[in-house]
Amino acid sequence: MTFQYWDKNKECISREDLEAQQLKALKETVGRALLTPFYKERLGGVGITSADDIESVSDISKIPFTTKDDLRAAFPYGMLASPLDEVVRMHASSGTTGIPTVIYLSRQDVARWADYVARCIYGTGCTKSDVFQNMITYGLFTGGLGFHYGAEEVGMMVIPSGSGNTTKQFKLMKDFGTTVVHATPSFLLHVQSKMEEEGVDPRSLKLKKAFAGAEPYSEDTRRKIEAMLGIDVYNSYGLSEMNGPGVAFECQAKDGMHVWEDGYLTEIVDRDTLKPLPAGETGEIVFTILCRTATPILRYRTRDLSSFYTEPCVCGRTHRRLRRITGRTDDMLIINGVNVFPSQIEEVVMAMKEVGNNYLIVVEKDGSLDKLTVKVEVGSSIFADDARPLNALKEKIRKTLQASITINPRVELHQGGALPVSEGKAKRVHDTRPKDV
Ligand code: DLL
Repeated sequence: MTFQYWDKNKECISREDLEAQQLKALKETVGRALLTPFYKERLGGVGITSADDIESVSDISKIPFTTKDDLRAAFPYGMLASPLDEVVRMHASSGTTGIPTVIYLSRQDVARWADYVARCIYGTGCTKSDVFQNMITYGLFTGGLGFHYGAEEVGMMVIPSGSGNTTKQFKLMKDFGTTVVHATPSFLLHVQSKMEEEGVDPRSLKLKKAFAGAEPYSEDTRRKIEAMLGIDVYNSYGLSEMNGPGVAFECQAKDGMHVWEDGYLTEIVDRDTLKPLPAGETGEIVFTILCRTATPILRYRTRDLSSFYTEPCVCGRTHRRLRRITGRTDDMLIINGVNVFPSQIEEVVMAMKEVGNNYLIVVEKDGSLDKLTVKVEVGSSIFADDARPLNALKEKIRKTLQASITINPRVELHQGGALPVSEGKAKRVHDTRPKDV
């Protein structure tokens, strides 16, 4: 196989040169971080008051970790290191409660992010002759615009179709000769089953490749999508705090995701002790972003579990490869690609005076998509002959939840005492989706 590189010098850089670059970028990033109230205090607490306090890449271990809660506490502008007139964009992602985590980008940050995404896309063998249909949510979520800009950077024609509306997606594929799509793996499976239902033969289309990410999936799921659609599927990993997509991506070898270590300093730490692990062992991924000026984030605890491959990739890239994410260390649910914390649901439900003491969150598979049902106990007086108050309350809960978590749940109302009560810690989440990985 001949491998294709967006920027071979950067992608196949020697580890020695890479480390020299990382040190320079880390010092700059720490210098920028010290401009924010949050890091001035956090770094000051461990005696780091200037970029010169970082003398080697391994000095990273002197820096305290940053968590999602830290980002929430700094909402809205506590992590901003640039004057607002240098910021051209923001993105946001769910926090454990209603307060989201926000990142800001300068014009240069947007351009560098697009360059990383272009590296990912081009590395799968795409060129500017490809037609790219971006079947993922645009908006505050980073998946839409992140890939959009990267694909334009490659020079592909982008169809900004967004997610959902499956029938229209096939029509776009047919009308414009789409060769590459981007979606969550669950949406790709859904598209495939709809094609089958509507008698669309995927092999009659020009489709060759798909980028699938934003949620966990297994090697079996990848193979299934590949076989059913007759295409190559590439795993794509990223998170909003690290810009979004473009952090780690599979190359044409499709064997692990190269994490772009010139932009994202990556550590894998023991999930309990938070001490660095020997190469190859599974632990929590911790990132320091080296390619963004407006929102520097140091040693961010992703809560994602993975490990590094220890052997080099056949493609010749020197950036290390991460294995498929095997799980998370917190309770965040990913429902059709959308991050939802059970605490967000609790906050909405428990704030309603009509609601009793117990509720249950059920996540299950409905075909290839995920389905969320929120079961809530309410006072028995509402279960009268007249169903209108009951339906009105259901609708109120559904709408309020949707406004908070952005996905539309099914809501079920139950009489007090009807939902299971556990003797120990309450089990509020019943996730029956097959454990995929
Ligand atoms: O999901 C960014 C993204 C968009 C990545 C499009 C890939 C494609 P968040 O909404 O902040 O950002 O969610 C990040 O999703 O910490 C993982 O738990 C999970 N995740 C993302 N990609 C993968 C993947 C975007 N390929 C969280 N495999 C991360 C497993 C993934 N989990």
